[in-house]
Amino acid sequence: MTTMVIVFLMCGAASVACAQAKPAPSAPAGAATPAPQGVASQWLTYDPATNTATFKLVAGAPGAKSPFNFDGYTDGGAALLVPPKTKVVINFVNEDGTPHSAEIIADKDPMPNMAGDPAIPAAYTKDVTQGLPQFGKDVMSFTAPDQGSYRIFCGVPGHGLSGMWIRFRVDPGAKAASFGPTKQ
Ligand SMILES: [Cu+2]
Repeated sequence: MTTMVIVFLMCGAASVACAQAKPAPSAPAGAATPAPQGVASQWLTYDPATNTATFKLVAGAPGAKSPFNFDGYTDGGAALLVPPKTKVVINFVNEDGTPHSAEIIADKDPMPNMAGDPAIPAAYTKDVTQGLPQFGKDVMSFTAPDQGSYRIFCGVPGHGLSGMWIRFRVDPGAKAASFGPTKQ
């Protein structure tokens, strides 16, 4: 209650700041979700017992604004987040008619034009520069480092620069892997 009183007092002076100071609405009673024991979605499964994240990475997923997408996202519009030392298994498939690949690179600009050395050992598909043909598949398996921000980008020349990349983060505070959009 003390906090509420202070908020009200501050509100009189600066209503704009107040709007941001208001606590978020609490969830309805009974809506609280238990702590996740694991994660399972269309794209990602996470097993906390083995700290293993299995991620489906679709190049050229249908229905996106551009065929140069991963799982429907472009330009860093989604992020795969994992705890430290996660065993990451990325099942890559190209559903587009244009050849595509995937590689984990550093999260920094300028975006390279094409694939080079991966930022994490073994974190790249075969044919990383020429791309895999339509319905081509490969599996990237690697162990995440302790922390860091990376990008998953297509290594075919020009594709990353055209927006074909999403984010990959290793978060020391994460208790489970997650995947979702990065923009509101
Ligand atoms: Cu591509």
